[in-house]
Amino acid sequence: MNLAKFERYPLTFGPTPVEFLPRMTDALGGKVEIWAKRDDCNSGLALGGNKLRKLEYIVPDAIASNADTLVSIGGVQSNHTRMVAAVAAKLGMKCVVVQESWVPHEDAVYDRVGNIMLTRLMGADSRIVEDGFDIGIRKSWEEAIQSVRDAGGKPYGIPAGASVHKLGGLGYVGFAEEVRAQEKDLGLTFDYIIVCVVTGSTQSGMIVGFAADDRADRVIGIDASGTLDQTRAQVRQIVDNTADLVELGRAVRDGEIVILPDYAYPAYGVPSAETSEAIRFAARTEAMITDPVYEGKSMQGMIDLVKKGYFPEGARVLYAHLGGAPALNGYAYTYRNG
Ligand code: 5PA
Repeated sequence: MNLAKFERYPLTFGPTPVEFLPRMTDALGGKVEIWAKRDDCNSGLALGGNKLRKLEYIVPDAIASNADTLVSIGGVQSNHTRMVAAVAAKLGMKCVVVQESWVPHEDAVYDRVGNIMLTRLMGADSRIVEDGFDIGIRKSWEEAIQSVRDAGGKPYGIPAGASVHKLGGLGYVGFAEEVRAQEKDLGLTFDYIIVCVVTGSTQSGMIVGFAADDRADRVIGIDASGTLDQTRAQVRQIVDNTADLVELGRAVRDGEIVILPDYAYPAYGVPSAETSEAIRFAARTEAMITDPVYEGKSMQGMIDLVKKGYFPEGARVLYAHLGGAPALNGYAYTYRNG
């Protein structure tokens, strides 16, 4: 496997911390060790998160294209569009982000706080549109790219979650390499990795990265999209493309792609009672803040899997914390009492 041949533009502090979570481990019965890898604390850019690992491999291509404007897309409380806005500000580029109405959620301040507020603060042109949830290539995004051209600018398009971008899977191949190095330093190995999946390139990169030491099927994707077939198909496509790029040297089998659909209910962006319990649980045992759209659902999934005995006794589970806490502000009413 060869990741090093790709140019990387550093946007993060470096390897993210891996930490043991003793109170969470105890509270879940003590038979399975719970650890976290803190990609939520990976950068000084606008509160960081998983998108920066992906964007580190995309920025060199954007710079080489002589673009002056990054154009991307997400929901109103998208973390991804916040990170694209951050990168544009850091590079001195302009930024247009389309914010679709992905979430059927009504909170008086939903479109004014959290991610979208930070996006606006960093100078991005944030355009709210009515279209509903869809992880694919969107007409509104293509129109935004065209609008930059029409105004005489040079756009560089980054799709939702940077996922179907040709280089979008590389960042999380790097995550797997980083975990292997950290395992060596710590003198242990992780038996399972838990990761939230929606647009797919985070888990896809991990699958390819961990396929190199034959444990891709230990990457347990927790779907938060609620559109499993589309997410799974997108993961398949990104895995194949990324495996090719880094010369994995073999095809990834379908059985090595594990995505559990059981925690995305009732809908993308809408927390169930169990999601909210998981958010409180992580906050009250480890002061680890998770959000109702993504990490709260993967946290809920991990808790449920531990309780169900999915992991054998003595297993070491690594929860990949991908960020996303700013969206909590859009749910101020839901969590008004904690
Ligand atoms: C997101 C995505 P993937 O989209 O790579 O599968 O990652 C899922 C994910 N955790 C997990 C957090 C905190 C995320 O932000 N967010 C999207 C966004 O627009 O913010 C791409 C959907």
